Amino acid sequence: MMMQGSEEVTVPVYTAVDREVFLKDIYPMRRPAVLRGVSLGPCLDKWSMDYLREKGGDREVKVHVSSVPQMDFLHKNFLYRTLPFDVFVQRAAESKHSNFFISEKESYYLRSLGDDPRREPADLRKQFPGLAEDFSIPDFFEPEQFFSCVFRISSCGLQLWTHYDVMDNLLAQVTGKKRVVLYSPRDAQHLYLSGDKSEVLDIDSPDLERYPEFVKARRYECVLEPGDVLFIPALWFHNTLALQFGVGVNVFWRHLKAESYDKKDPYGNKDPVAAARAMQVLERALQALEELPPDYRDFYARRMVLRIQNSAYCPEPDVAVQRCSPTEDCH
Ligand SMILES: O=C(O)CCC(=O)C(=O)O
Repeated sequence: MMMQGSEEVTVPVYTAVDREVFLKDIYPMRRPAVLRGVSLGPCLDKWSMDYLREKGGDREVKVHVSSVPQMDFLHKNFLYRTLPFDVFVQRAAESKHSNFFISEKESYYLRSLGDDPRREPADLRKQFPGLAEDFSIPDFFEPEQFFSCVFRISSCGLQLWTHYDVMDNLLAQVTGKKRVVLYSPRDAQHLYLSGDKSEVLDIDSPDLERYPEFVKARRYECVLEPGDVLFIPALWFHNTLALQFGVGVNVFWRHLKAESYDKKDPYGNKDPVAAARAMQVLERALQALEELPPDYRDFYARRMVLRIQNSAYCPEPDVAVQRCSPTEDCH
């Protein structure tokens, strides 16, 4: 779906990607890419709804439940509820429920968690060992860089708010189709951020009176088919829309040195320690500006912005934006 006035780019599709091709041709560009034909193991043939229910069993999972399919983290329009995994899968796969929490058409989403969710990142191999046997994690990074491996299971139509994570990410679509829209970290100033999330919830027909800058954000889009893997570099914003009931697995890994990350971050979305420190210092600088009358505050704020731009922005990387349709093979 094209939004009036905004520039749209199709995420390039690469076929026959192995570790060597990924590390040499794709990873250094720090841009999203759809990887087709990556070996993901027998999950692609096996993960029917019945098989998932049987193999996943009745282990309890905490899920998001919402009366509308657009989940909104800023206004929390959803509930967290606990269900046995097999019951959850059944409910996420059906469009009308006989047992429900809010309404018979409610939508479901699972982002699996670690055994101790406040401390431990999710790892499919620990929480769902029977199913994890069917999924091969692509060997595109060193084992010590591994951070987490997360189940992503959505009702048809489920849309997840636009956000960024601080780890590199391979989002593997195992069953069902999913649309993903991405925005570059360089477009952060057009996204109306509240922490790691964009306030612009309806990215297809945004309220441009409220969010006039949003049209300036370049929209990268792809549709993932079963077997596709999307590389989402750290800090790239993403918004997902399940076009069908779908099961995905994503793997986060560290791009920076281990000590750069917040140690108490089971989700992989806390800013690196140096960035968090810089943001705190900025808050203190803003408090200091409050001591000045408005015209002086304005002048020194502009000087600060210039200082930041001149000393911390990097030049635009010299990578041509590839334009091709999702079925076109760019590699
Ligand atoms: O696939 C989804 O539903 C969301 C994926 C996501 O947000 C992620 O991989 O970080």
